[in-house]
Amino acid sequence: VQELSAAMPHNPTKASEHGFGNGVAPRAGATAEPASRLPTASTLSEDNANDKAGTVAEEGRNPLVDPLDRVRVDSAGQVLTTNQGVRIADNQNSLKYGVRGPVLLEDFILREKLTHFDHERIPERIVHARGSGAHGFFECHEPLTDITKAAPFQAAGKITPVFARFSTVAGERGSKDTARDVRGFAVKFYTDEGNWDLVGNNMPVFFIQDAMKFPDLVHAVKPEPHHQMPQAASAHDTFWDFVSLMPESTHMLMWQMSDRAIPRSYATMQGFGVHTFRLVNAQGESVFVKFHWNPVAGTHSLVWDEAVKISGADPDYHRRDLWERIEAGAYPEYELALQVFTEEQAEQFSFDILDATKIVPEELVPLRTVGRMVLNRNPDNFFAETEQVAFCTAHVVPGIDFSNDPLLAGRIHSYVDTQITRLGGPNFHEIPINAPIAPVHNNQRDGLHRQAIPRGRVSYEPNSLAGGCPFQAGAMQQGFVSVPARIRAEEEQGKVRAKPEKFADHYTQARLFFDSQTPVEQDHIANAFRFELSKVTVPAVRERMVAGLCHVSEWLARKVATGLGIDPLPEPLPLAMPDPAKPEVERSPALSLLARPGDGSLKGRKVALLVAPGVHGESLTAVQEALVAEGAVARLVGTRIGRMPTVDGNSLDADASLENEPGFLFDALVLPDGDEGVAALAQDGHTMEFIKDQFRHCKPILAIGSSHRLMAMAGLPMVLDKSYEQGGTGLVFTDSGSARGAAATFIDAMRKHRHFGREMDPPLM
Ligand code: HDE
Repeated sequence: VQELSAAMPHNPTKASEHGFGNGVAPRAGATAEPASRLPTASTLSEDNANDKAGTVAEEGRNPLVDPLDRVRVDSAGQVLTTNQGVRIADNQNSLKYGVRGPVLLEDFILREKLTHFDHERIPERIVHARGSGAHGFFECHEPLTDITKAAPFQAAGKITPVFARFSTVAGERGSKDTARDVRGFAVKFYTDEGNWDLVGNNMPVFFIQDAMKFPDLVHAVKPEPHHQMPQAASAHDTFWDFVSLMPESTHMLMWQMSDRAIPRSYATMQGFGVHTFRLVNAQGESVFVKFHWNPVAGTHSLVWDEAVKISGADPDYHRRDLWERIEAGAYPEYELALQVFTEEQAEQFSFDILDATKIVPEELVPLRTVGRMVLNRNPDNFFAETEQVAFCTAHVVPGIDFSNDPLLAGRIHSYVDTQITRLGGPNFHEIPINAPIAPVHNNQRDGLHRQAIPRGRVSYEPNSLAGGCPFQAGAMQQGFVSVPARIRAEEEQGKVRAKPEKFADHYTQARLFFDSQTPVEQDHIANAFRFELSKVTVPAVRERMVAGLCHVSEWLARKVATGLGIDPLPEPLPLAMPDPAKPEVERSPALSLLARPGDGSLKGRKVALLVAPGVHGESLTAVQEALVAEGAVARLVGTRIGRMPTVDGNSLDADASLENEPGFLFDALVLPDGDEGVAALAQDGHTMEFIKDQFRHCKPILAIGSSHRLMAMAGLPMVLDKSYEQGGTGLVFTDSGSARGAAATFIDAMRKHRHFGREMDPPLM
């Protein structure tokens, strides 16, 4: 048994587990945030924020690792104890009066164990219950001192530790990852001047304009109250009833019905702060800002048929993907880009920047990339970190301030309020994952689960008994000072329950979004509306929704109506604003998912190489090596798992089977050469499903040697025909001898992700 030492962290080996010293050095000149992040000490210690240890965050290293050692528990080599530290001699049997006698009430070991277990669950988040998180860092590219005094943006190369959590919105904690839904994209920056939470989504607009409607929206989308169905789905009556009565939702519905609602990975989706915020510089001058996260791997999504199938085979698809990418060193990375504009510019816009159902088109205010976030460390414990992390829009730091967006105002209240119930009291800021690096000193006292032990008898301000401490920071000491924003004289109306005029333009930007999509994306949007509305049982709701779509695109409305058997097209809904201002931008190519293909990297992408006894091993191994060299995860998927002899006298070890890892879980497929192996694969019905799904979902396929026969057997004989154009289709055929060269063509096809030229309805087979 290892001796417990007060000086030793609970988990002395943890640091090396996470690649200390193996990382890639950051840009020259990088400086570091303070390494010290002791949750309880931050409340107590006078100077831990000044403990700016000169450590540098590297890609393989995370600045939060060392400080959290204080609370990390590793039981290797340790004896089992109760929560009071009493060693347990028997963890199998309760204490009884004789082996066949009654269990004794005095069994404090049993009772402690059961009592703790009984209280293991905390309330799940009312929205965004299903999520996955990761640690990482933000690195600033250039000082932004001209526009903000916010700590993360003060120097090029400055590193700020972060924790990010991605989530679906509607589903419960145990629901599937690939539901059609908005994704949360929340980032906690542990800055040296306090925590800043950028609590965003993967879509830049929202369903509603005023927080007053949020409970209605959520009640409408959640499972219906009488029978608690459907789980993690918006395709039901109450959701569409509500949104069809709320034309302000239309723009968001366009995003939600687009493929953005079924991302391929958390690493391949954008994030947005949604609201307009303010940046404030040291002189107190402020500008408006919109925050964007752009994934370095590009924006990539699933297709609907695939998302539905994945939700059955692997409900943890996105959670697993995030975890595995990080474990493999294929760290998800996102650029932070800002759209900065002045109050005067905002007054000229055709839309209102306080309206969360509107974007600021990139063509109007270009993006300025100011830094990057790298997620390089998985949590040690899901509950302690991902579940207990408490994001809050009210968590801002000097240099960042709010706009008057009425949706944001409600959020500033709502998040703290919800944590008090969810995390059991007002001291949730002391939970290690929530504790700031910056020291905490105030006169707030007591409450459930208080960790800090404040010393002295003074808990009020002003005081003289403690020398006036803690004392107010003046603006010169980076005290938070709100921007003294004024209401313009002509807008002064006294207290009203009303909306600004331009909020009533519900369709111009919905149109902008739809018109900016490629034809493939437009088709997918139409299909998604058709699918969702086909699940609505009340005809009047379906018709009302189609009547709203008429204002977005007649083509769209007609296509959806046809799919629902609605004929003739209903009269368009009455307009709240018949003559809205002419928009500055009518097309914004940046709104297409395909506009951000990313760096073309194969890192973290999954390829299935099918194997069976008697396949040609050398050619398959050559392709596997080429894929692995690109950072792809190239798995041998067999008719069963385990070793398989190859024709060339070797063997291959399949770590997955056609049954346990179906085709739609992979980004691309390689079919092996070897008559005997091909025949064995042909005997297994899963092979055909595998190939069909890969083909339908427009993913690259490489067929080596005689395996092209499998394509024909799967119902795709036409692709073997010389007249079938193979260049742009993502299908590559080769013989074994040329497999290594063909792998390069296949890898190029993978860089394009999908080959939508192959997509047709009805499908080719
Ligand atoms: Fe949230 N939202 N929200 N939301 N939201 C919550 O806070 C709320 C909104 C978002 O990973 C809750 O801690 C109101 C917009 C994310 O832990 C709750 C309104 C955007 C997360 C809450 C909104 C978001 C939440 C539930 C309208 C995108 C998950 C649990 C006024 C910009 C954070 C919790 C995480 C979570 C309230 C609208 C994003 C109840 C009242 C708009 C990413 O406080």
